[in-house]
Amino acid sequence: MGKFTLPEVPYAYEALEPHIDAKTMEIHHTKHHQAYTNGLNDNWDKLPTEMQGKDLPDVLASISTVPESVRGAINFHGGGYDNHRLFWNNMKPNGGGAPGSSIGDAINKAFGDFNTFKEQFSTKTTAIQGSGWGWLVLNPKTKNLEYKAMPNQTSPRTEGLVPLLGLDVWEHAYYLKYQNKRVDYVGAWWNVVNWDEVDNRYSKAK
Ligand code: MN3
Repeated sequence: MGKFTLPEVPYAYEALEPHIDAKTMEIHHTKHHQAYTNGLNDNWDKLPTEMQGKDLPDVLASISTVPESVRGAINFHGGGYDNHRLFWNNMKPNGGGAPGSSIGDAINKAFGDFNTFKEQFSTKTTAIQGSGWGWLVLNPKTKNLEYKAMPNQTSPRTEGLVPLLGLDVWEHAYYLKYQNKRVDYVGAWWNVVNWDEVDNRYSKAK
């Protein structure tokens, strides 16, 4: 067995119904996230020994130092592994609403108000071409929150950003229920956002 194991989803597959259906959750977790886990294990062994002792987020944050022969695979599978464990935890049953506490204040500061943020996040994430993720991130250089769209499984960490809230818009995340209507999936997803978790990540990172 490799270093990485499939992280658990902290609620039942049906718990996010009707916004995200149980079958999509099950396949997404047991097939897709498992595949990134397997790919990461296969490629982690090819890293220089001292790099294998590092935490995955640190390796992603210094992706340019990963040997070229394995960089693309670590970027893809490592990003996929990390992105999905963040994703399961930044959702919960009966989530949503507008955030309070420090993350709410930071969103207001960066975007004006929550509805403006939500609209920008939704519009830009819906418009991602092909497969990718929409993210709310902390930029450690400016201490401000930003929106960032990332292609495929590339982590915001690879650009020095701290991921706080992620939305997977690969078709595998929504096609069974929403087919081509990504905009409807994005709209429904706001009902399951776990703001306590996002606030927790923000508090640790700022
Ligand atoms: Mn996915």
